[in-house]
Amino acid sequence: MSHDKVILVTGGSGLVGKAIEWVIENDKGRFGKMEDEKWIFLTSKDGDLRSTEATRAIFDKYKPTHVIHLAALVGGLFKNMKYKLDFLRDNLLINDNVLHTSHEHKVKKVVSCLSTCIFPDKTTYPIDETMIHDGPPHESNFGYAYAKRLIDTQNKAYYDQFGDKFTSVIPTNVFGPHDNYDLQDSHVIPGLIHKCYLAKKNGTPFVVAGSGKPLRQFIYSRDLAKLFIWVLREYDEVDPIILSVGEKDEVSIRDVADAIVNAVDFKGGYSFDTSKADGQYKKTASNEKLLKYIPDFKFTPFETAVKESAEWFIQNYDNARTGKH
Ligand code: NAP
Ligand code: GFB
Repeated sequence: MSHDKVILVTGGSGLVGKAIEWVIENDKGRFGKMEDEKWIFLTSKDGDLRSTEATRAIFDKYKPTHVIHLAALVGGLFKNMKYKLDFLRDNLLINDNVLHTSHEHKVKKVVSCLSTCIFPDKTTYPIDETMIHDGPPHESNFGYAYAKRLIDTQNKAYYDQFGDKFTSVIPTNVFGPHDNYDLQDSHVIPGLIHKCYLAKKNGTPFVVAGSGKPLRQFIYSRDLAKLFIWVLREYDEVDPIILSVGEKDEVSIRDVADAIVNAVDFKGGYSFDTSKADGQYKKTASNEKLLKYIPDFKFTPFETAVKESAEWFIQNYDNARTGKH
């Protein structure tokens, strides 16, 4: 059966890609798969998107009409601090190849993925979409941040010169099933779920990095996935849109550790290693623009989402990305 829309998801095997695939296959409501849609979820085995030749070969093979561009070098605070040049160069190469090959293939719409960590570090709160380029990002992740900011600039240039409808979304910290649980490179929630699981299993101390004071807004990957699908189908601006829970749902890293202790049913206490960096104190973002479009969107409660994520990790420990295999 021919499909009007061939939707290519770069980075389809990652945390966010797997969540979109899960929603497309399981959602019986407005976010599930539509008759006229064919979805293709890429992994890096389909081709290294840092290579223009490999990117063109993928587009020649699948001939997408729409692209959700997720592929990127991604990591938590400590990985970002170690590999700033890799985060800058790899993401610049991947983004330029995907956007320009989409232009060459006359792709009708591209939705790329930024992150709230790209906003200026010294700013007023809450952060909104108009502030992306208003000053330097936080020192800890400037490589990643500038590469991601340039996507917004590229989108505006493609629209200005060719009328291409390339847009972007700006999620806050994401977590959920299929995350990266590597103890050094991961983000805080998968990192602490893995650490707490090992502490329970081996009777070893559960140590949280930093002071526990920083504040973060977290969005569950399956909620973000629904919003990505809505953006692909219905959002008609080139300007980016923040995809996040509200400001009142901001939690501290200590709250995160408490939620994980409950989710893993860990009876031991935990301590803080204040020799480790806290990174940015906060990056409080407004989701007002999103709620203007979808006022009734239901976010999964934080504790429920952490519980489901921890259960997925424990049930899939042998195949999960733990950095061991
Ligand atoms: P992830 O789990 O690390 O997945 C990254 C994906 O990109 C994987 O499918 C990976 O393929 C693919 N990839 C990486 N390098 C590639 C290359 N050179 N060529 C081809 N494919 C490549 O990342 P994620 O957390 O799902 O992130 C998805 C998007 O959300 C990214 O753009 C990220 O910047 C953004 N984001 C993430 C967060 C967060 O908290 N996780 C927050 C805000 C924004 P393999 O599986 O084959 O390696
Ligand atoms: O999630 P995370 O690595 O990223 O760290 P950022 C969040 C906070 O959790 C920091 C603390 O204050 C860490 O000190 N933390 C405590 C831990 N224990 C741990 C642990 O075991 N692992 C980790 N990773 N953190 C990233 C950006 O910033 O946000 C990325 O560097 C990306 O580029 C991502 O945008 C979404 O929220 O600090």
